[in-house]
Amino acid sequence: MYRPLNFATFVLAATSLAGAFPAHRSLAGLSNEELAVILPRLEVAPPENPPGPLNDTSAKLVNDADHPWKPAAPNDMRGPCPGLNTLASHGYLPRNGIATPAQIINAVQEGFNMDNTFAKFVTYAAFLVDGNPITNLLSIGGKSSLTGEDPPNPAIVGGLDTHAVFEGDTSMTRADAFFGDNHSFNQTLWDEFADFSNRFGAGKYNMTVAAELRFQRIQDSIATNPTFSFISPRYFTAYAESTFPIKFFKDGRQTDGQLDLDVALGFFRDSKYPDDFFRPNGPQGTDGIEELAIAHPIAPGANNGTLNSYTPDPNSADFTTLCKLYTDFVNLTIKGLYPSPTGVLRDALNRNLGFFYEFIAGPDCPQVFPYGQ
Ligand code: HEM
Ligand SMILES: *[C@@H]1O[C@H](CO)[C@@H](O)[C@H](O)[C@H]1NC(C)=O
Ligand SMILES: *[C@@H]1O[C@H](CO)[C@@H](O)[C@H](O)[C@H]1NC(C)=O
Ligand SMILES: *[C@@H]1O[C@H](CO)[C@@H](O)[C@H](O)[C@H]1NC(C)=O
Ligand SMILES: *[C@@H]1O[C@H](CO)[C@@H](O)[C@H](O)[C@H]1NC(C)=O
Ligand SMILES: *[C@@H]1O[C@H](CO)[C@@H](O)[C@H](O)[C@H]1NC(C)=O
Ligand SMILES: CC(=O)N[C@H]1CO[C@H](CO)[C@@H](O)[C@@H]1O
Repeated sequence: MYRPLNFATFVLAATSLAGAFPAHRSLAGLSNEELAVILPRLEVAPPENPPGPLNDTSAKLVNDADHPWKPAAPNDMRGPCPGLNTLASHGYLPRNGIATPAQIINAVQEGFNMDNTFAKFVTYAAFLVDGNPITNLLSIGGKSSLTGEDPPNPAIVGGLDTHAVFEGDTSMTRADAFFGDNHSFNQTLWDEFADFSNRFGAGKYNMTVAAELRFQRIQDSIATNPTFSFISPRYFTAYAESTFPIKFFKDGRQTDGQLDLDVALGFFRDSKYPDDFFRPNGPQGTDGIEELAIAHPIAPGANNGTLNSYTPDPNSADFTTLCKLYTDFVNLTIKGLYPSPTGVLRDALNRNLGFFYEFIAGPDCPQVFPYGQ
């Protein structure tokens, strides 16, 4: 029987969106035509208010009987963040690796004592670029069973694995996307992490090691990745993440700032707390980030398509223009991914943009409204 090919059917067939559109799959970058087809098929879950701070922020046992480690099942999502991977593998997050922003904030607070405003900033940044504002779900990566599909099936590779909006180059234990796999633990890079900890930290990872390794990883990318990009927001997250192992992976009863390598490896490779692990004592925020940048100053920039061609980019925010980190992320990155949202999508984006703003809110950095108020 002849059936006219309507526009919606055409879009679905033509864009590999045919069949089920997974509820966690990001809507970022889809055209209005695609959104018009997909949105009616999704169950709307309105944004929840973000959780407040913990009442009790003391160090305490978090690898407890209620949160046993279990290996990821083949369809569970895992990605580039060893913190979120660990929370999922211990059941602080849904073990399938698909979570709401509120679940992520609760988990990073409960499981790692991440500071409330910082947790909101990071979570809503990631959610706005890599999550689904309609279903209120974010995937922490792709399926743990890599299928090697080429081109990658976005139902399998997605969420936080998405390159260049949050995930980026010059990670400590994950390779640059240029080399193919941007999110799995990489043994070669781990060996460099261990080598630097031996050379600069007498066998431990500490802030001295963090500064040297951060600089070395940038040099590695300049020399080996022609597409290397080190502009905002990656410029900031790379320095921030270099401080995370010391803040979050060190046992909360320890006060010396020296992280054991076998403990670090358990988090980075196995998404696993050590036995008897206590979370940090007191909320952990942004301390130490600039200290790493100052140790080896380097301006935001990029290679120009060839190796060893690092060129500073004066348009990128840096540590002297923190409000620009926020305004560019909203006005350029998010607006670029969602140029003209309407209806329930616009409302959801606006709510989440409001939560994202809370971290930086103040008279020196007024809120920006790319979609009106
Ligand atoms: C609050 C929500 C969080 C989100 C959305 C998030 C997301 C991410 C993403 C997307 C990356 C990859 C960046 C890249 O290397 O390209 C990353 C890296 C990282 N995250 Fe998280 N993260 C969060 C919280 C945490 C917490 C609580 C910890 C520690 C317990 C943590 C530890 C790390 C570390 C150490 C890296 C660097 C990995 C490396 O360079 O090898 N993150 N995170
Ligand atoms: C913190 O304490 C307040 C007031 O006692 C209570 O309403 C709230 O539920 C507590 N929050 C958590 C996360 O336990
Ligand atoms: C691991 O990282 C190195 C250095 O970036 C890269 O050359 C290599 O291809 C990566 N290995 C895998 C299996 O991705
Ligand atoms: C890191 O460890 C090395 C070797 O023990 C030590 O010289 C250095 O002061 C430590 N740095 C910090 C910040 O603890
Ligand atoms: C890239 O930078 C290199 C080294 O700075 C320079 O020689 C080359 O002309 C540049 N290429 C382009 C396409 O801009
Ligand atoms: C951001 O975009 C809004 C509207 O699109 C505009 O009014 C505002 O001036 C922009 N702000 C900055 C700092 O670019
Ligand atoms: C943009 C990009 O290179 N993303 C890659 C991240 O890693 C997955 C899994 O290896 C690749 O399929 C993606 O292409």
